[in-house]
Amino acid sequence: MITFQVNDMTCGHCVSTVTKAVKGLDATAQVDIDLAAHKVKVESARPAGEVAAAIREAGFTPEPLA
Ligand SMILES: [Cu+2]
Repeated sequence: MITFQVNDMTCGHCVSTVTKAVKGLDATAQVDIDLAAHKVKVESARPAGEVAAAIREAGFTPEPLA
């Protein structure tokens, strides 16, 4: 499980954009987003750096949380 803080994710449209970006990298990824907390949890076999890059390419700023 990888968790990112994504503070520039502000509405349902952002949630769907981030979800699509991660699923575009890994179609089997589980994406769980808490919009109010601006947290994105990802269960994926892909490395955290690749998941972060996909979110960044979609226009957001992911900060990895431990
Ligand atoms: Cu939005």
